[in-house]
Amino acid sequence: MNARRLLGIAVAGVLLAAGSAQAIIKVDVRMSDLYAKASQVLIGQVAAVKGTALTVKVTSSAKGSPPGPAIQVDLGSVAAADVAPGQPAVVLVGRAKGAAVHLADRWFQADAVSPTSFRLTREEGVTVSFPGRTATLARLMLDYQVGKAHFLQAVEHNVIGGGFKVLKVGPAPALLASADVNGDGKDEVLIGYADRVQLADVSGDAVVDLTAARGLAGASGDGAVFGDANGDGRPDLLLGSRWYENTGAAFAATGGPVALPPVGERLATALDDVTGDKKPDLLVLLASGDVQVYAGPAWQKVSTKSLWQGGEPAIAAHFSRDWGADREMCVMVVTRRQATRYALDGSEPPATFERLAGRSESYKPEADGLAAVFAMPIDINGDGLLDYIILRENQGGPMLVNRGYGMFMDNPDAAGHWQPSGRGRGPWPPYGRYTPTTKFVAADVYGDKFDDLVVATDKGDLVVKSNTPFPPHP
Ligand SMILES: [Ca+2]
Ligand SMILES: [Ca+2]
Ligand SMILES: [Ca+2]
Ligand SMILES: [Ca+2]
Repeated sequence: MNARRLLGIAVAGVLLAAGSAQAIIKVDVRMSDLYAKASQVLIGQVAAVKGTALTVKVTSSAKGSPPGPAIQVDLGSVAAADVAPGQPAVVLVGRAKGAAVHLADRWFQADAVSPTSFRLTREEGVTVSFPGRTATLARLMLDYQVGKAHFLQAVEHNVIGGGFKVLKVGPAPALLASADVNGDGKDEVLIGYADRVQLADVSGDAVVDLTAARGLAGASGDGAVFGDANGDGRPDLLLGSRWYENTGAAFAATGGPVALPPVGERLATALDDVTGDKKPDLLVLLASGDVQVYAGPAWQKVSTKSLWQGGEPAIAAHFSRDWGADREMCVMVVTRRQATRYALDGSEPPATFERLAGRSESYKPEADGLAAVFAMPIDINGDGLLDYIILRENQGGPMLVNRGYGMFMDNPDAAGHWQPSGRGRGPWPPYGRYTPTTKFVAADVYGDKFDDLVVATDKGDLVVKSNTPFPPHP
C-alpha cells in the first residue's frame, strides 16, 4: 500500500487485521489520534481568494489558541479550482512544521510556513480515515474538544456469525417486515402472502403465531411499512393502503385508504416528520427519482421533489436519518453500479460510495460497478445506528457500517457467507437456495440490539440467523 503521512501519521487506506474468529477492519489514521497529535486545530471560513492565495478567517479553535483573527493559505501547485469564499476550512497544525488542511471537502498536506501561514504541498483527496465534508470535520473536531465525539474507527469483520434455525411458515411469501409490536424489546416478524398476513414471534424454537391475537386476521396488502404514525411510541402498520393503529394490545384498522402510488412504483416508503409540525409524514420515493411527502395525519400529498432523473434504475432504496451527516433525513439508493445518499432537504450534494466510505484500496465501485442485486438496512453492531448491507451477484457484498457523522466503513465481503460462491458457506439454508423472490429482513429477534437476519424462502422456510456479537477486542 502506498503509505503517506498526515501530521506524521501514515495514511494507507484501510487495514484489515485478519484472523478467522476475530478480525477487525480499522482505519489506519484515527481522527482521534490526529486530534490528539495536533498542537492546534483551527476552524475557519474562506474570506478571500486571490490567485493561489487564500485568506481564511478563523472562526473558532477546536484545540490551542488561534494565532490571530485570520490565516493565509497558499494553494501552490495543488490548487483546488473549486475553492471559493464562504467555504469552511479546517487546519490541523502538527508539532513540527507539518499541517493537514481540509478544504473544498478534501484533505491536503501542508507546510506551516509561519504560525499564520500555510502552504499546500499535496492533495490527499477523500480518505478512508475521514471521507466526509469539511463542515462535518469541523463539527467532529469541536466534538473531540468537548469529549462527545462518537465516531467509529474500527469494525468487526465477521457478522451474522451465530447459529441458525429453520421455522415453518407459509409458502410463497410476498413480503417480510419486522418491528417490536408488543414493546418487549424483541422484534416480531410480519410475513405477507397473496391474501393474508402472518405476525410471528420467532424468538423460540417454533413460530408463535400472533396474527389473530394482534388483530390482523383477514388483513392483507401488497406492501408493509411499520412506523409510528400517531406519535405514541408504538409502531403502527401501513399494510397496502390501510393504516392499522397499534393500540398496545392489538392492531386496529383506522381511517380510510391512503392514496399512495402503487407498491410496484415505490422504491421506499417511510414515516418521519419532514414538515416540521411534529406529526409524522409519509415519505415515498418513486422509481422516477421523485420523493413525495404526504403530511399526517390526513396523509394529503403536500410536496414532490426530484432527487434524480434518468440514469441507471434503482434496485433498492431506504430512508433514514441515520445515514446523514447531521441527522437530516436521507435516502440511500442502490443501483447495479453505485450507492448514493441523497439528503431530502438538499443540504448536501448526493454522496456516492467514495464520499460515504473513502477511496477504498479493496473495492472501487466507480470503476468496477457494484453488481448489486439487493440491499437492506440492519444495525449490525448494536449501536443504534443503521448499517447497510448490499448483496452482490455471486460475490458476497459490501457492508457500509455506520461510523456516525454520515460516514461508513466498508466491510468489503460482509455478506460473503450468504452467497453460493462465498466463504463460510456451511449448512445454513439460504446457501444455494435463495432465488430473486426470497425475502430478507433484519430483525432484533433476541432483543440484544444486534439485528439478526431473517430469510423467508419460497417453499415456506423461515430461517433465523443469529447475529451474535463477538467479544470485545482487546
Ligand atoms: Ca416484541
Ligand atoms: Ca403509534
Ligand atoms: Ca409532519
Ligand atoms: Ca450500527
